[in-house]
Amino acid sequence: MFHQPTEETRIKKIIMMDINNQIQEFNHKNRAAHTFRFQYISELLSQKGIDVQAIIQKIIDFQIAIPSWALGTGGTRFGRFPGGGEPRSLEEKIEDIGLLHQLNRSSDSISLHIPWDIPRDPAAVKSQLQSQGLKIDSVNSNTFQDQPDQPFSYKFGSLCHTDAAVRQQAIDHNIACIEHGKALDSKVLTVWLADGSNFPGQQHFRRSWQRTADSLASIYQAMPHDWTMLIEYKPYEPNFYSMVIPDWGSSYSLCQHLGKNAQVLVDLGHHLPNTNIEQIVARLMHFGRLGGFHFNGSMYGDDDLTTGSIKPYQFFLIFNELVDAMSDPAVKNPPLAWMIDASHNVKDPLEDLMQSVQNILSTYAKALLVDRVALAAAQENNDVLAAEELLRDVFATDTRALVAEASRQAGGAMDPIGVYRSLEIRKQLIENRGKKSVATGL
Ligand code: LRH
Ligand code: MN
Repeated sequence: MFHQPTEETRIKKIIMMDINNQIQEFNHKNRAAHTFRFQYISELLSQKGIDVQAIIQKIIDFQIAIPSWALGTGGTRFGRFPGGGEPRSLEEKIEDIGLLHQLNRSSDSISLHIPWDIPRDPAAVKSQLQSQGLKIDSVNSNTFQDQPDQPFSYKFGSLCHTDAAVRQQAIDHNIACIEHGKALDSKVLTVWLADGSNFPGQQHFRRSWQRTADSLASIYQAMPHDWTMLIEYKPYEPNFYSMVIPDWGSSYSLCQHLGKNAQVLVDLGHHLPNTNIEQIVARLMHFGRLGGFHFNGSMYGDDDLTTGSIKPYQFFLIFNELVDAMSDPAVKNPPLAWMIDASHNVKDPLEDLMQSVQNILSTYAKALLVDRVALAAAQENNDVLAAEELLRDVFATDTRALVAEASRQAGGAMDPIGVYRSLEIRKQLIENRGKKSVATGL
């Protein structure tokens, strides 16, 4: 049994994230219920000739990057409702993500946003990352806000701006982001531009595209040859008449223009209502230009809600296209960047992120269960109902015990949120950081 540490060290120990004993104790207490559920799904799948351990290994290998800008309560257009204990620095953000990774063993990397999370002491950040089994996946540039000491404003855009001096300022910022990334062994620059217009006539569509393409080319040339540029599209907000990069086609055309190290980033919330996102995903995989995802859930717009919380069947269909393409040797698409991009208002940010990771892994697991030979046969024979029912049957399969088992085998918690709550970690974070601590970001 554990010795009783002093109050201060107990809080620090929890926050310095060594909760392995509590996780193993919690798994042990819930072993019987898990064994029953896991044996049931294993039996069901083995009868279909599915190698269950191979599925579990794929789930274990599926690591999701956590956004450094989504560890606080971002707020709505109208208000912000902080829950307390928010990380006050990059170091505390890394502590929080380290905690997530200890709990679910599926969150081994961080997406950084510059300048919200400039690594002041890269060496210290690197050793902290190492000590917590984490790494930096991508650095995100930000030319959608004016910084206090900035010479030129991005009010009328950044890389597309009519004034070359403003474009150069934005290019320099992106190159500075690459330098921050290099200091932390990242190899990915993510570019999302708020550039666009609010009124007809305000912006020349062809000139603004060309200026953006030329500006991105300057950044692309500054990127080390083993880096990737992810170009994220968005149909509207903050501009509401046009965005310079509103859709996958615009991002794809820029990637074609730049070179093989430029890929399209699909943020699930960046689509007009009723967009067939799974078809876009299949198309980009077919072209070998899908770079990765910003996972989140949305009902209407860029709502940045918990992943899979609003349209779970569409989310499954997206993963079905991904697994279909990833298991087709004819598809030459580079490894994908799996990242969450969300903001939190009414849920504990860490619980919301753990819930997103659970939903992503259980949906990925479903897509791994699809009998692709039978599906192809039904599709080639135009047996519509058989094809549809094959997918619906898999979608109706409860894969949560597979995700719990994968976490257990990887040394994590079978029920990460259960452990987080039973240890009252948010209460500990509030005691240590205060009720009013505010995180940078969304
Ligand atoms: C834009 C976006 C982009 C980030 C920002 C935090 O809506 O999805 O990925 O830079 O959110
Ligand atoms: Mn995004």
